[in-house]
Amino acid sequence: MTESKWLQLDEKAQNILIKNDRGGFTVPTAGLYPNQWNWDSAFAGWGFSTFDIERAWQELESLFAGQWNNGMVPHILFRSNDPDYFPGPDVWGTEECGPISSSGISQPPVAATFVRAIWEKDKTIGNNRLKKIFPKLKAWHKWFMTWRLTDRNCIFISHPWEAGRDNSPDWDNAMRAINPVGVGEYTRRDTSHVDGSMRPTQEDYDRYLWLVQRGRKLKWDEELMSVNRPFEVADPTMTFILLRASRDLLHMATALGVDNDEISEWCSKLREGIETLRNPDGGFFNAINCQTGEHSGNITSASFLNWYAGIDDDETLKILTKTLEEARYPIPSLSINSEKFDGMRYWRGPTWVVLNSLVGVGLSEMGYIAEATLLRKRTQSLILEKGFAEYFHPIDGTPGGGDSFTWTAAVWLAWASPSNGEY
Ligand code: 9WN
Repeated sequence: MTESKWLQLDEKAQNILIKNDRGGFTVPTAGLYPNQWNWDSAFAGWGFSTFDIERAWQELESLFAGQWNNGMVPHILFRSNDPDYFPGPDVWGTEECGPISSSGISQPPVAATFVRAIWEKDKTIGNNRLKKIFPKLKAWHKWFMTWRLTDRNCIFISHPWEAGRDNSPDWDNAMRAINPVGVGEYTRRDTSHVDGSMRPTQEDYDRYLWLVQRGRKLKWDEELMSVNRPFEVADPTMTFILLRASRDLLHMATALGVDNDEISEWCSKLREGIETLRNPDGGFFNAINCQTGEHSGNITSASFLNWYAGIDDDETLKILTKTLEEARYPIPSLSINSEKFDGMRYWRGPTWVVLNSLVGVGLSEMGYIAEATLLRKRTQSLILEKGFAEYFHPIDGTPGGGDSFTWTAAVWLAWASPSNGEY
């Protein structure tokens, strides 16, 4: 790629972030997602940090402005009651729970890692901001360790939206066990923005809503919700990401000179829990239905997050090498050899550059420069050829979902763009 080409893409990506800025926070994309999403915002902060540090801090700070008293940071902050998105605040019913109208579940905690990256870019601006946000990050991690830790020390999700990989086949068994009785009539909005064949099915949506209705009935009280959970799946996305983010939190605690014993303990526990996620037959990391103990058996992009969490693994390296040989584009959200593979349907096959950036960061940090470079170069060509889409078909690169997407632009700026230099 020539320098002028990539500089053009840098500018385009910056403009996407600016266009999706709604005044101190960004929306993932206009229309389809008109609110502030948790991990999208953290990625946006990472992207902003390449050209506007002040704005990067604002993004993270605006996300934590929605933190609940119990430490949870919601997966959506409803900054406006936009009828374009369903389910909106009236369905979630969280009025009593937090300072800003929100959903009642969380999302993968990438924030501490991006806070560290933003702080390290300019510590003179960052030191004071870090001091203020640090206790909030810690309270959120504590919430995960209190309410989402399995007895085998990995992190489970209580709703498919919590993992950020909504219709991943990782939850198929647990979802099938739910009978969404009494869910009632509702109108989806997502399928008026993008083709239904790219979205979760109606059966998925009935269950998503049924779980929301349960939370609402229990007033989103974690203690009450933990009794006879209808959906509980141990998840590699959450476990690897929380471990990684807790290691970054530990680093920042040390730099701030505050007590770090508790964070250190979280890291050891999660480190121990990772092995539980290993599929006994295939050797790769996968999800587990906590109710039945059943492993999902799926190789997803989350299966390769071990390096990001600081864990080397020969078994996974072999599978990664094969995966990279098989497809022309970056790692798909589900192995193209899986019988459940569906190349355009959201988290059942498409390539998401966000997950790939995390895998790439981990690989390079652990010395797998060739693999990390390959992932990065493939992401560059994908974006160059197909634009800043929400996700892409992993075999032919067809762009899917929303376009001018915040986190795709952010990943370009902070990781994929050649402006970041070579590994
Ligand atoms: C539900 C915003 C979000 C991402 C998720 C992605 C998708 C929402 C939806 O969009 O989920 O949270 O309505 O489909 O799966 O990872 O944060 O981009």
